[in-house]
Parts: sequence; structure tokens; C-alpha cells
Amino acid sequence: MPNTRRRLLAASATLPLVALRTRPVAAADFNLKLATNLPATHPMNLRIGQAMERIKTDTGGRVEMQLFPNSQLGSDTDMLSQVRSGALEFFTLSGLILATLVPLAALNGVGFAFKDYDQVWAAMDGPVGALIRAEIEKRGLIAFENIFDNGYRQVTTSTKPVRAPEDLRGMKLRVPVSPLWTSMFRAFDSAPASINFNEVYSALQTKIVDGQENPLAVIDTAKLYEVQKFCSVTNHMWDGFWLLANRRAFERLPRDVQAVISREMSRAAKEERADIAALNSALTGKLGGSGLTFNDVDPAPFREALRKAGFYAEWRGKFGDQAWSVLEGAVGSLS
Ligand code: X2X
Repeated sequence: MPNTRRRLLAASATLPLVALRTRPVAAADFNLKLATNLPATHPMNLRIGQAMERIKTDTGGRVEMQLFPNSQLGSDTDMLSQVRSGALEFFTLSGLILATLVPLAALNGVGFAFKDYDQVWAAMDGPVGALIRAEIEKRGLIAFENIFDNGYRQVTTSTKPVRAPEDLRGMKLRVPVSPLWTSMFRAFDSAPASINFNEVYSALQTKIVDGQENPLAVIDTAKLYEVQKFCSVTNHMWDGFWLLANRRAFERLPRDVQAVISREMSRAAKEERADIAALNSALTGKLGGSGLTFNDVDPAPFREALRKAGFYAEWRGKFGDQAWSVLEGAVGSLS
């Protein structure tokens, strides 16, 4: 054998084995889109992205899901319209914003309802979540069984810390587009402005509003600390994200595919809850180091201010006695 040929053969023996594709990669049978309004680095997007990979593997490549985080497909209002029409197959949305379509979906947002996360998950994976999901299904949407954690919400401002309800009086605060959020901060005599999340950073930066309220993981991943000075730990509400599906689009999928998607997205929600819990204990320090000045508050005066303003009576009337009793069954008397 000529020397050159021998050398080439010897060299080729050391080349890494590469998969020689003898046939084109099969295109997926189902190409599905999932949108969120949170920054790509938020644990909810990270866990959903991992679930998408598992779904592709577990369906043998038949399902290709594409994630559009950070309001890439529009505002919450836009994306809710898209998932209702089927232009978008999946969308994560707070029940309080969904309440513009499904009023009962705001039930878990009643101020100071949940005293801790044990109560939250027992309610949301139990009777309160079941009641809300049943209402959502009446509107052509499906809410997957385990809600993602947004978290307990805190007030941030660029003007002054909030130590007592009086500090909220007249304050221009951004709130999500939701009747309950507006009602709560009107009950505190502040001046709530309904703004979609994709416009919050610029509204704070240009001082259209003095402050906003969000869980720490959102304040961190959306870098709101860059345009805020104070963070008052009010824990005034617990909020979550339902993973919504367009019902027709989801039910068109083969049953085995539906089962894989449901299973892996429930796993993602539970993993994300643990991520948020871990972050919450670390973020006060990290955000403090990024320039936010933190203060704790006594929740009692805030809850009393809501009661005196008729907030609990108003929302008991809007939700109805049956739904209100389901909520109180999970968290105790609310008044
Ligand atoms: O809009 C907000 O404040 C956010 C990101 O927390 C929700 O989607 C409810």
C-alpha cells in the first residue's frame, strides 16, 4: 500500500466518529408556540425550555415547541387574544389579568389572603385552583393543572419607602391590566395606572409612574432595580402564572402527545416553584447590593385599610358567596 494512503487511513482512524446522516431529519408533526411576558432568564422560562426539550425527546421528535419569552409576541392583552384565536397555542398569564375574560381567575389575588406557601399550594393545587380552572375551560382555554409561581408581591418606588398605608396615598403606581389590582390600590388611595408589563421599565424610567409592585424574581430579572430606589416588603398579594392552551389546538393533538405535554409542564411548574423559593431567600441581598433599599412592613394596618375601604366586601360580592367560601375554606376568614 503506498505510504500516503497508509498515513491517511491511520489519520482517519483517530477522527471522532460523526453521525453520518443517511436520511434527512424528519420534520416535526406538530410545531407549537408558547409565549410568556417574563425575561428569558426568569426561572419560569428556563424550566419551560427544559420541558420543551423533554417533550421533543419523549415524542420521538414529533413535537417541536418554540418559546417566545419577554413579550416578544406583544403585550399581555395581545397574547391573550392570540391564544384565544389559536394563533398562539400556549401562553402563561396571571389569573388576575385573565380575569378580564374569566372574572373568577382573580380569586387568589385577594389582598393578604395567603399566610404562607403551604397555604398557597394546598389551595392552588386543590379546591381554589380547581374552581378557577373549571371557569377557564368554559372560555375555550385550558389551564394546566399546576400553576407556576410568580410570588408574593412587593412595592418598589423611586420616591420614598412605603411603611404604612398612608404612604401609598396619591402615589402613582403601575399595576397590571386587571380590575382587582386597580381596586386594591384605589382602596389605599393611591393612583394606580394600568400598564402592560412590556412597558413597565420605560414607564418607571420616564417617571410616568413613581413605582410598581412585583415579586423579587421579576424585579431582579427585569432589572427594575435600575430604575427604582426602594423596595417595601408588603407581601400584599400572592400571584401565579397559569399555563394556558387554546383548547381546540390542544385537543387536536394525539392523546399521547397531550399527556406528555401535561406531564412535563407540571414537572416544570414544580421545579420552578422550588427555584423561586431558593431565589427569594437570596434576592434581598442581591437586590440590596444593586442599590435597592429594603424595608419590612407590618401587614395589619394595610389589611385593615383594605377592610375599611370595603375591598373585601366588594370582592366577596363580585366573586359570589360560593367562590368566596372556597377561598376562605383554604385561608380562613377574610374581612
Ligand atoms: O405584569 C406583571 O407585573 C407581572 C409580570 O407580574 C405579571 O405578569 C402579573
